Amino acid sequence: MDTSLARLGRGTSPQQDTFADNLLVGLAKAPKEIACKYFYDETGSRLFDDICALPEYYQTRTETMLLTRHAREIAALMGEQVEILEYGAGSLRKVRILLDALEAPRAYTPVDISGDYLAQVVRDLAADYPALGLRPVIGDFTETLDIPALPDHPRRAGFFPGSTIGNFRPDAALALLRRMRAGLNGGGLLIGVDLVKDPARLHAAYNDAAGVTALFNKNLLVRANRELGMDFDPAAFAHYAPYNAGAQRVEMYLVSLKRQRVRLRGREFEFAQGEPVHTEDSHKYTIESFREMACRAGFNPRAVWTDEDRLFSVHWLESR
Ligand code: AVI
Repeated sequence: MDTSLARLGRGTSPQQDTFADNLLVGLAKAPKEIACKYFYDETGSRLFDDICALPEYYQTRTETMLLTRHAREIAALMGEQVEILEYGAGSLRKVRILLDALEAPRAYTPVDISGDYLAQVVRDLAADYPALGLRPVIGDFTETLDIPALPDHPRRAGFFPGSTIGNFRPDAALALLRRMRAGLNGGGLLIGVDLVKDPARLHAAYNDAAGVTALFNKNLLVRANRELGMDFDPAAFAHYAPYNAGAQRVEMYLVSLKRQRVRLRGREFEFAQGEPVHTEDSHKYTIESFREMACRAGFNPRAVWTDEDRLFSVHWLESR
């Protein structure tokens, strides 16, 4: 089985330059910001896997339970001989639940920005599913990626689990859903969406007792030091992740604990004591508000599954 990685999108090694560019622009803004997609270098991807296993982070185990519980129904909706296209594939753990339930899945096309990690997890998957066509793509799924369709079966099923859609502002989330729809050639999208709930529960999920989310957040600084030769002192920043109930989102920041300066490419950035750097938003939806957005993106919401405590939802959306 050929599992060679296709690289789509900008250039051959886009990550390093764009991280530097993002910092040069984001640290010059008021308030300062760093884009959350830079969390996921090798260490960040490992820390995110650790977050998913935390007792406070209900999202992963609830979604996994929903996919397992409804796998046969989902498989019937996706149909036979389907190509699954997964956006930001990560560890490839959840897709195995679908692959095990599907009737002769034809191909699996995971798209991920981290090529090394993707190569490794695709090798493991190929060993377990020898008959599956694997078409890994290194790329940024937030960009328009022209992934060639299978000639005899152009319709695909999109798979976007984990509530990653929540990390986009609602206008960007809508635009992303529209782009995804355009790339599915008339097929549907299976998407996990975290729900609005008790703020205390949300607060705990992003402020875990073991401090893993804090390490994940500060890894942005560690990464900037390692990859770009910056001189951040991670101990001089605090992880801060409050739930903004009005905007229905968890906001994540690194707060400077003292007055300090860092340098990048000959530019100097000053941080005041108590100054925040915004690093992530994690928007929460109600089932209704998400379905409404899906409709505006050109989908027909067909099925939705949720758990008894209504913590998390999985939606099957069909292209209109
Ligand atoms: C990937 N994404 C859906 C996670 C979230 O919950 O927004 C990222 C994360 N940030 C802190 N903990 C987890």
